[in-house]
Amino acid sequence: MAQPRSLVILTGAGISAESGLATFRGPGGLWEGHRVEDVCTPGALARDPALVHRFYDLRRAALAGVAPNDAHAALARLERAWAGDFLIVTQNVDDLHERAGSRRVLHMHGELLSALCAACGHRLTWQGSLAPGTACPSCGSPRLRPDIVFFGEMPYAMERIEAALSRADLFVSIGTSGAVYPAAGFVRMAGAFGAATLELNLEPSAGSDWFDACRHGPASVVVPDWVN
Ligand code: BJW
Repeated sequence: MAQPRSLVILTGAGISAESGLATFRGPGGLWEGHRVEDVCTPGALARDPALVHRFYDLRRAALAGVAPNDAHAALARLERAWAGDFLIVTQNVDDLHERAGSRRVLHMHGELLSALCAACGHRLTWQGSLAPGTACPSCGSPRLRPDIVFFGEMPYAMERIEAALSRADLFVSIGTSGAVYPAAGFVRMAGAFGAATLELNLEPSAGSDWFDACRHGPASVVVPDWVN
């Protein structure tokens, strides 16, 4: 293949695992006996807001105590050196790509350090815990919630992501199980538009067979190896 010019990288929880943030599925993937599919829904937020808020308060607290790892750093280096179009689409709600120095990052499932008003759509930076019933500083509604895309909600920036996938020469998926759509379908979309596709993950994902090539191992090893 000629030198790729347009690169789209999809990242998931596996890239942050070696920083000390838990992944969702597999061993340790349960939270207080709940599957993420049961906690992260609009219905769960309506039924038991304290439970959902506690889940995200603990995640926000955990984020304060971790740092980017060698995989995040390698992607930031790659972005600085890359001459063509470059985009990281992350399913992660942590800010480790940004802290490592990445600039072209889309958070398709939202961000831990942001709160969203369910009444007026206002967004604001949020640190610390977020109690159910907190008033929106813009409209006064008590419906401020974590700025997170729950199951059944539309992921953010889909038009920009699909446009980038349609132009990509190379699509690389890092640290994701391929269990959650629409992100799990990006490899086939990029491939159908003509991109070469590469998986970098600890183990074969649910969609491994759809990639042209796979390299399996810890992200802190396989990502710098690929970048260098
Ligand atoms: C390492 C490692 C190391 C470990 N090094 N690797 C089609 C078919 C069936 C269902 C659907 C479908 N389309 C849509 C759906 C419904 C649903 C869905 O996908 N359900 C599935 C359970 C089947 N999807 C949705 O509802 C989405 N919305 C939607 O589809 O809207 C409609 C629409 C959209 C677009 C077009 C048209 C219509 C919304 C999904 C929201 C996901 N939300 C969550 C929680 C919020 C964020 C948060 O709290 O953090 O997002 S769920 C959770 O899963 C989180 C993650 O971003 C997401 C993906 O998980 P990820 O990152 O892959 O983590 P793991 O734990 O699963 O995997 C980690 C991987 O890393 C593993 O493979 C390990 O081996 C590896 N690893 N250590 C490298 N050191």
